[in-house]
This record gives sequence, C-alpha cells and structure tokens, in this order.
Amino acid sequence: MRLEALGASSIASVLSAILISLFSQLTLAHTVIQPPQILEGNNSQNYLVITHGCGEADVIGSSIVFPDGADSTIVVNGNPYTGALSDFIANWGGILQIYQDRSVFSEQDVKRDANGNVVGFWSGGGRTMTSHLFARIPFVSSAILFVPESCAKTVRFLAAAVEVCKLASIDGINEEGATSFWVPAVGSKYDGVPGTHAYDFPVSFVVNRDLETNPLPESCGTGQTVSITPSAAQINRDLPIQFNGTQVWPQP
Ligand SMILES: [Cu+2]
Repeated sequence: MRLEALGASSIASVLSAILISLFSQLTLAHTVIQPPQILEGNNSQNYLVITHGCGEADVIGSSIVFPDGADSTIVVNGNPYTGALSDFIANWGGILQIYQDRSVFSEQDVKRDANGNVVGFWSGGGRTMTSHLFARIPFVSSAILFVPESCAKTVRFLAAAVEVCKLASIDGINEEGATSFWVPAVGSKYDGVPGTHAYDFPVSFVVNRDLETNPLPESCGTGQTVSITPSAAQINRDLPIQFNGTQVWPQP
C-alpha cells in the first residue's frame, strides 16, 4: 500500500493492528492456548504454547487439565452459580483431542474422566524444550454448542497446566527450577506458592457464542460471561502424569 493512500482511518487501523500484535507478544510471556478464543459451532485447531522453562531450567514435560464440568466451579458475571455447566454449554465432554506430535516430546497421552471423555493431556520425555525457546503442542476442539435458551455470551474454561522441569516428588514440586504452574489457586496440591511467577494464573480457553446463528434471547440484555474452573479434587486427580500406568510426575 502506498503511503499517500493511507487515510486517517487506515492509519488508526494499522496502529491498532500493531498494538494488538504487541499485546499478543506480551501475553506469550506465559503459557497460553492459541488461538485464545474460538467461536461456537466450529471445529478449532489449537496449540498449547509453552513460552519458557522453569527459570533457567529446560522443560521435560507438560500437563494440562480442563474443567470437567462435573464438580467445577461456575461463576456468572462475577457471581457464584450453583447450577450445572449444561445450563450454558450443551455438549461439553468429548470435545478435546490431542494430535500425536513428537516434535517436542517423545511421549504423549490423554487424561479421561469417568465417562471416558478427554479432560486433558500430557507430553514428556525425549529431548527437552530449551528454556529460552517456545514450543507448541497441537490439539483440536470439536464444535462447542451454547444452550439456545441460556444468556451465556462467553464461556471461559480456566485450565490448570504445568511445565515440569524436574521429576520431583510432591514435596519438591515448588523448589526452584522444578516446575512452572499455570493453575487456578483453588486449594489443590498444585496451587504453587503465592507471590511467585504466574501464581493463580490459569490457562484460559474462551468460547464465544455465535450471535448470528444462536442469538441471545431478548430477555438476556447484553448476555453473561461464564467462567468454569476445575475443582481442587479434579486437579489433584488429573494433573499428575501417568506413563504406562505408573505415575512419573510427581514422583510417587
Ligand atoms: Cu511466564
């Protein structure tokens, strides 16, 4: 585009594009899911993006747990909600699958809930991820559907993730260079330490309602933002890494 062709509005849009790209660089300072937001009703190709090691220590494995919706905490527009996730999302469960990809780690597998649905996955072993580089682990989410009668406009799944840099036992997981946690601090064994890097900073996976195909009921006003956080019991159960039936992290 020739410079003289740039009107004031295109300059503004170029500037905002630069700001948005700067912002997304900054958000990559922590482990994230890319893209961070997906649209209802669409299959989505995603990555878990690891953006650093544990301090200077290289990453030897990674584990992530999404809220299963069974005993998860639900917050609607900032207020506790005692009903079920199925009041908002019609088909949570069986949505996620990891792609086998040994370019970062040599072993991978899924974590399942009591119904056999994938609620997370881990990768580890083989070569390490160098602490000053990025790595990405591909996964797919199939179409997520909002309950048409609900007022939910945005649903934020707050996942618990960890980068493992040392095969510590539970007593050593918070030692320098052992792990980086991206976990909601809900009182699990994997809360991490208050005040340390990314404490209570879960990995968010946001699903937006398709307002064209599934408009909000008129009574909803501007709609609701719903946050789903895994329970401490689920994180305790699902965040550890089991390899061939044996727990390898934390070391038993
Ligand atoms: Cu960070």
